[in-house]
This record gives sequence, structure tokens and C-alpha cells, in this order.
Amino acid sequence: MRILALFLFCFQQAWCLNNCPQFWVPISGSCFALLHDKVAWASADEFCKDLGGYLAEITSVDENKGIINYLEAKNPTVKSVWLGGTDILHDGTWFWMHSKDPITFSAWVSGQPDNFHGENCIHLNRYGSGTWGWNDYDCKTKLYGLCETDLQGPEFG
Ligand SMILES: [Ca+2]
Ligand SMILES: [Ca+2]
Repeated sequence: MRILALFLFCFQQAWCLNNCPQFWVPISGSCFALLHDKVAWASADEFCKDLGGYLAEITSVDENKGIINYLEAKNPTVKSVWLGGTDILHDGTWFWMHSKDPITFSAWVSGQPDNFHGENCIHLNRYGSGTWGWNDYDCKTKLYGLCETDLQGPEFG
């Protein structure tokens, strides 16, 4: 009975949502997983959806930092990942594909986005100096996809 009460109480409380699915890691109030295969942006988007998530939508400096720390600590050979941002509808108007929200927080590297030869998809990239930043890139380029999904409630037996 107590368990049931806790479950019902937790059901509508955001602070009760503190679990990530297996193989996903909690970062800045959300869950993330890295695809271990390099694919084009649209394919990465599909894989993330099939896994119950979506391509990562970075909406704060803390989230951006947390993801960079995770990549450097756990996947040091991965220097570039697809994010869920695109300007595929209108060049220069950037939005997140899953939420459809306009991109307000951004971490573009200096000089980007430049729409070089018509680039419409955002990746998080580590540059030679070790600096991380966003760049608009050719959506057909094959990169690792970074998936995101929401925190989930505790499991009751
Ligand atoms: Ca563009
Ligand atoms: Ca670019």
C-alpha cells in the first residue's frame, strides 16, 4: 500500500523522475546515449526514435558542458556527434527537430554557422585545440548520433 501511495504521489512530481533506461546516462536532468555507428543525420534521428528517444537537444550551458565532459571521460575517441538541430526549413532559422523549439541557447564555434555549400544539420565537434563547439555540417556526413530521452520514474516491482 505504501508503495502504491508513493507511486501515485510520484506520478505527477518532476523530482521523482530520476532514472535513466539501461545504457543511458543522466546528464543535466535528462538521459543520453551515444550510437556506436556513424550514420547520416536523418538515420541517427531514426535510430534515436527507435530507441525511445530523439537526437540530443542542448538547451543550457550546463547541459552542453555535461555532454562534453561525458564524451571526454567515457568516449575519448569520439570527436564529433550529431545533435537534433537543423535549419532544413529555412536557411539560418535553427530549431530542434523533436521539440520544434527555436534554438535560443547555442554554443556555435567562432565563425559558425556558415552554411558552407548548404549545411543544415548541427554537430558538436572537438577542434584541434581541444575546444568543443557547434558547427553546421552536411547532413549526409556520417557521424555518431547522440540520443536523448527523458528521465523516468522509479520502477515498482
Ligand atoms: Ca543551412
Ligand atoms: Ca559550417
